[in-house]
Formats: sequence, C-alpha cells, structure tokens
Amino acid sequence: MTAMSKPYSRRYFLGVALASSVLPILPGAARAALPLPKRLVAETRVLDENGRPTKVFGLIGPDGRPGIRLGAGERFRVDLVNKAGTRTLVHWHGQLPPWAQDGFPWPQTPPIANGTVQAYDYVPIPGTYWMHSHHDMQEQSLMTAPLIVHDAAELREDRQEIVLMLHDFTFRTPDEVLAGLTGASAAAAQAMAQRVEDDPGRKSASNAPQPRTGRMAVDVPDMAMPGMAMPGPGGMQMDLNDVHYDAFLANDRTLTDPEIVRVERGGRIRLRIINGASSSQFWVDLGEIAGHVVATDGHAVHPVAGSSFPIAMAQRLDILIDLPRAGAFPILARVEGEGRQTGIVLATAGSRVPRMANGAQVAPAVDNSLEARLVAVEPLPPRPADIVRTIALGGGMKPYAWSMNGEYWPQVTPLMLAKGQRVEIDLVNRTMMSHPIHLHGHAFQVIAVDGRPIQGALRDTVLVTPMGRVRIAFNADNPGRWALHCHNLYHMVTGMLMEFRYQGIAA
Ligand SMILES: [Cu+2]
Repeated sequence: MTAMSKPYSRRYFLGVALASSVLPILPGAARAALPLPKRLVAETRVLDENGRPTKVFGLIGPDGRPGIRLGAGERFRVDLVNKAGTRTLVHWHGQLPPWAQDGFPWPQTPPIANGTVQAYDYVPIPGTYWMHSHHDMQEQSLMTAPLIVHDAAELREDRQEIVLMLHDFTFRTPDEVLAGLTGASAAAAQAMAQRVEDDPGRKSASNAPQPRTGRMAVDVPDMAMPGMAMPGPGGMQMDLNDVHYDAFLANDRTLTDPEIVRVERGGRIRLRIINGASSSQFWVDLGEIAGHVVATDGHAVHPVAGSSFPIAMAQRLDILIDLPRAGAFPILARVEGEGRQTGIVLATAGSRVPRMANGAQVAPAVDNSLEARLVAVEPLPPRPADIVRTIALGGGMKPYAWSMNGEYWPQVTPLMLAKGQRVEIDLVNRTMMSHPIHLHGHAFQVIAVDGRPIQGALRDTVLVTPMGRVRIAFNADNPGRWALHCHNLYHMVTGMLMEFRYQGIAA
C-alpha cells in the first residue's frame, strides 16, 4: 500500500484485516514474515483538567497508550484510523518519510475523512519523535502523541525509558484563541486556520494583515495582549506567551495530580522529553539531580551536563539520569515568563511524594544557551553550499500576523531545490518574539548561532530568538514538497509558513 493510494473506507479495512488480500503481490513466505500494521486511532477522549471534564482529541496506539513505539529495525507500518468525528491528518514530526506520507495537507495529500483509514509504510529513523495533527488547529486540542523509535545501541544501554510529553491547555477552542489574538470573529479565525490547506501562491485572497482603522483597534479584546513582556536584546521589550493558558500538562496531567513513575533505587533512566505545546516553551528542571542531554530532536549530541535545560516548541531532549539514591524526584517543566510549571515524579518504592505547587519565581525566556553548546555526534560531512538563502522572520502583535521574507501563507514563493544540493539557510529574526522554525522531511545541522559558527546539533526544529540569527545546513536528499514553518501554532496559521519544493515535483 503506498501513501498515494486513496484512503479506503473502514468497511474495506475490516475486510482486509480478515483476509490478507492487502498484499497479493508478495510471495507466501514474505507475506507471513510481515507483521500486521500497527493501528493508530484518532479519536476524542475526556480528560479531567482542574476537576473539569473536557473533551479533547487523542491518538491512541495498539497498546492503548497515546502514540506509537517501534522496536529496533521495525518499519513504520501504521494504519491511521480516523474516528475523531471530523477530518484529520497526522504529521510524523522529525521523521523522513517520502513526502506523500509526511502528513502535511498539500493538495495532493488532503486530510482524511472521518470513518476512513490511511496506510503508512516507511523506514523510520531512531530516536524521540512525535506526531501531531496538521489539520485545522487540532494540535491545540491534543491531537498529539509520542513517536518513539528504538535502536539496538539504546536497548543495550539497559536504561528505563520514561517519556514526558508537555502541552499547553485551554478551555477555549483554538478558534476562540486565534480570534482573541487577531481581533477577528471565531468564524473568520477558523477560515484563517483553514488557509494552511490552500495551495501556496495560487489564491488571490491574501493572508496578509489588513491595515487597521482606529475603531478596529478598539475592538481587539484584552486577551490579545501578550501574557508577559521581558527585557530583550538591547533593552527592548520581547514578547512571550501570546496565549494565556488554563493549565500546563505533563503526559496529560497537571501538577496537582501528576504522574508518579516507579523507578529503582539507583535507577538508570533515559528521559525522553517532548514539547508538544502549541504556543509555550519550558525550562526542564531536574531539581537536585544532574542529567546529561545526549540527543536533541532524536539525533545524538555529545553529552552536556546540567539540571536545567531549555526546550522550544516541538523540540525533544533525551536526558540520561542516574538516580543518586532512593526517594522521590520531581521532573518539572517551568513555563518561560511564568511562575507556573508542570511535571512528573520519579519515585522509588516506599518513598514519600511531596505535594507540588507552582514555582515562586518567574522562569526566564527560553534561549539558545544550550544550542550554542551542542555538538553533533554525526555532523554533516563538510562541503561547500550549493545554495545559500536568507529567510527573514517578520510580523508582530498588532496586527497579529507573522511572515517569512515578508510573505504570508498562502501568498508565498517556494524555495526551489534540486536533489543532491547542500543547502544553507540563514534564519534571521526581525521580531521581538522567538520563533521555533521546523523543516519537514529533513534533518538539518545548526552551523551558527547569532553569527558564531558551531558544529551544532542535528535537529528538525530550531529556535530563533528575538532579533537573533541561526544558520542551518542540510542535504537536499528527499524530493517532494516540504513545509518550513514556525511551530508556534498561531504564528503558522497567521502566515509564518512557506514551501521548499524540489525541481521536477509538480505543484
Ligand atoms: Cu513564530
């Protein structure tokens, strides 16, 4: 089954599960060797947040837990079953599948209907990844889950694996949040979010912000104000936290009722932290424990020791921890610019788990202090660039709209690539907000931070701080149409999204 095949109906899918006619071209022996695809169900579920039952989305794997875990050498062979009651499309964030399986809503790969199944089959790369809807703003409503791909070397380490997925949570709908930010109606906000599914460069209707009259400015509700302003570069005010959230979640739970993970005295742990929040960034706080960051966005880095590490939207950190003794060890995530936090507790048998509350101190803005220290274990082979481009990150809070090279999706010019090229991109931030920039379908290396060259981490998402500059390099080795965008959901849907397109791929 290739990804270009049309989603088939659930009735057909059930028939397929009974007869193995889905693989008629394979000889009998090969057919017997292939395991059945893993079933991933997009659905709705009810979470209890702050004592209030709330309907959210979920992506539930074959073991009843969110997401997918793959063994060493296992293919990503997954049937996505849509029972969400609406259309959806799931992106395998950081993985390098053929572009038609990437889960971005190009015209050739539209969202799948409720009650249908879409098959995926590709060779995954090992590490800590995640999945999230790229349809509407379902990501904010927790259509997100871990995607963990094991490898043989990791299994030999014999460490306990603990996944910690972070979210920001609001009782408002994403349409209401976007309406609050832009001053538009909820219906207009919904239409704006759907423009992500427009073919770029084709439509005459522009996403560009319209000039505001004085009267319209008065109409902007208070919630459009940034949650926090902090001193930024050169003493200018930088903006943090566009959206005020009702709660911050760690594995779907708040700090008043956190997940308690049983660990052994002196336990050896690999903590896989995923920032699945739509518009929030955190400082991972290990408290009294020292840890070592050994991978970023799934890719190995030389170990960096510490007990506090920044994590931008959509990024992942693998942290090795050797517990010093028996006891209870909170692993916290402090929201930048806030006193609030979330987290889990690692606890040995019989230990007393303390009650936790929000921090007394405001956490600083997430920055690139860690990024500048990271060194890739397997850097890109040195080679001069075939293409060097600057992408300027623009926009602002009033009107609320964000751009790349002055263009607002879908009125954007694709950056054309040819297979085999080495590409270098300078991401230059001309705004007072930080932007976590994500490239689909490729792992890039961070080769300079704020003008200083480094042999930095391999990543799929890099933070560009206010008025900052980051240079990335990658090999153009995966032909297709690929999205490059800010992973702040509200920045993306108001325009900060563009296309990298390979020559020879039809638009
Ligand atoms: Cu942004």
